[in-house]
Amino acid sequence: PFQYDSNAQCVWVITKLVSASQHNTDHTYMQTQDYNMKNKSLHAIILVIQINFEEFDLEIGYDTLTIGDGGEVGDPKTVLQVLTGSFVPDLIVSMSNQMWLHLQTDESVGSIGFKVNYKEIEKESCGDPGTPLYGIREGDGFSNRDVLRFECQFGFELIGEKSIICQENNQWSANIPICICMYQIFLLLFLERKIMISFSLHVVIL
Ligand SMILES: [Ca+2]
Repeated sequence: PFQYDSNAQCVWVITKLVSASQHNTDHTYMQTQDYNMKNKSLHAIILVIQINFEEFDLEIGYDTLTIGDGGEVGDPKTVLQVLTGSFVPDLIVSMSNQMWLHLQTDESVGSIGFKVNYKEIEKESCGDPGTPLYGIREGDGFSNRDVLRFECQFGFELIGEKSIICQENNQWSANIPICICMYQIFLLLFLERKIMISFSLHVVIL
């Protein structure tokens, strides 16, 4: 990432091409199976695109990154997410073998922009969102309608959703939660108070 330009319109389209070997497998399958099976096999090998952000920061409310499914850049019907500011989903998954990204910035104030990783995953999947640090995850399916449940290790408080579901549009219903150490919070509050006490003592001594 580097400071992005003002008044910019940048477009990226990620496309997963069906490889030759997959094509051959399909062909053999088609000769031996009935029409319905053929259809299934064709669908089964189609991969979708999963992206996750390593870094993300855009001027909140003014600069946006719109992400959509397919190759029709800007088509409102295909929009998956409109992102701004610094809060982003854990993962965004396309529904087809293509995904488009459109960065639009206004006339002033820039930021660092974003850095994205992408990979191909099986279709009808939301991708692996990971496990929270100091957390425990129940469930290991990432397909449509699969549910993941989360708990935190002893002494940690869960902030966010206790369970998330992989929706039909290949997006998780929420980000995975975070686990915060309660001891740290108390310690911080305690230290803050101690500083205040010593400060008032200092004043008294003066
Ligand atoms: Ca701006």
